[in-house]
Amino acid sequence: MLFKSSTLDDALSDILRRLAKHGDPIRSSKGTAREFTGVLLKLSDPTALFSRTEGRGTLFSFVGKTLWYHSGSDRLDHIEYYIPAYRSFIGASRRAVRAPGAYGPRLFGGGESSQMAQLVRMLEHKLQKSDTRQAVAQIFKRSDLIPGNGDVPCTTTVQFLPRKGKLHTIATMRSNDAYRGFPGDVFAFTFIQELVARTLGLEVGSYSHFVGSLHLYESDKFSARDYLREGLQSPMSMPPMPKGDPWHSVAWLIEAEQAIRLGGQEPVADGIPGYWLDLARLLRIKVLHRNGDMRRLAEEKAKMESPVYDAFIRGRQIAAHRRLESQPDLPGMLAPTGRS
Ligand code: 5HM
Repeated sequence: MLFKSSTLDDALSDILRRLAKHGDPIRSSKGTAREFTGVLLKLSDPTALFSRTEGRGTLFSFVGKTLWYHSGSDRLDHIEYYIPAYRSFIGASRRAVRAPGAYGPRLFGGGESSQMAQLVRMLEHKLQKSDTRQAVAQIFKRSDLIPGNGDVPCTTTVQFLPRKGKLHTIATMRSNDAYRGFPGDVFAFTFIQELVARTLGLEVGSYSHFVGSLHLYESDKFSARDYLREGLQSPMSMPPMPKGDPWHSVAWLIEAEQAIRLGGQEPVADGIPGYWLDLARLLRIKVLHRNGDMRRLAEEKAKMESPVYDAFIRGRQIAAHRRLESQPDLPGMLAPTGRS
């Protein structure tokens, strides 16, 4: 089955609608669902990642999960900060510290010797010589077949195809939850696509997402229906990642993320382009939103270089105001300074 679309949002609407109507019923370990098997989604504009998807307030978790991967960490406390239900979702015990199926150690663990660093070096080596078909990062591994492990990576491989000045990317997933997993997975892999493209000095090409089992859980049926009822909005593209080698900025952002999440000293931002500063600002806004610190949230919003995130931040401001109005005595809530 083929879904072709220019944006993630259009693809998501189409997929959810068709799954709810025509999906085959299955009984999985995580509940009953409707499923299509062997689905290929092709996105011609992999940077058009927002519109209604941001309306669900998922941008923090998209960015947080993507940076969790890039940090090379498998710690549960790190990802639970962005996705509180992560532990129960993978069936880990209350005392568990690590997620055995985490992508971070498999892709980015080991610094210079990580699989992604090796893959980028290989692409740099091959770029001028041939149209390589060998640039594959592997996430699923043989030990994932051992029964009893609840956290089995859903992504098997990510392949990069440099062709005629563009970098095409193919992510292959054995299993993908269309409502809860798919948008964040596309976000994470198109982010990696853009990083690798910038490193090689290539344009971002097409993004293909192949899924063995694409499914919609019965328990999400009504939420998916409400989401579809919101109607189409105009798509928004992520701002383009700045040209040039991005890895110094990525390392800076990973350090900044940790400081923001744990409340430590943030690294000096000298020479870091606005694109990366904005991502750190979003993470600060998450903290300010949680603390109800509306004044500093508005200040941080005013510093944002790209207008792309405006609607999302406004949504968080409104949500915080509503929370404040319904619970005026909530500790940590500061007086709002207006609904910008
Ligand atoms: O039974 P299974 O291991 O496939 O259950 C994992 C569930 O998490 C599935 O619904 C799968 O589609 C979803 N999932 C996802 O959509 C999980 C991961 C984690 O690897 C992911 N996307 N990245």
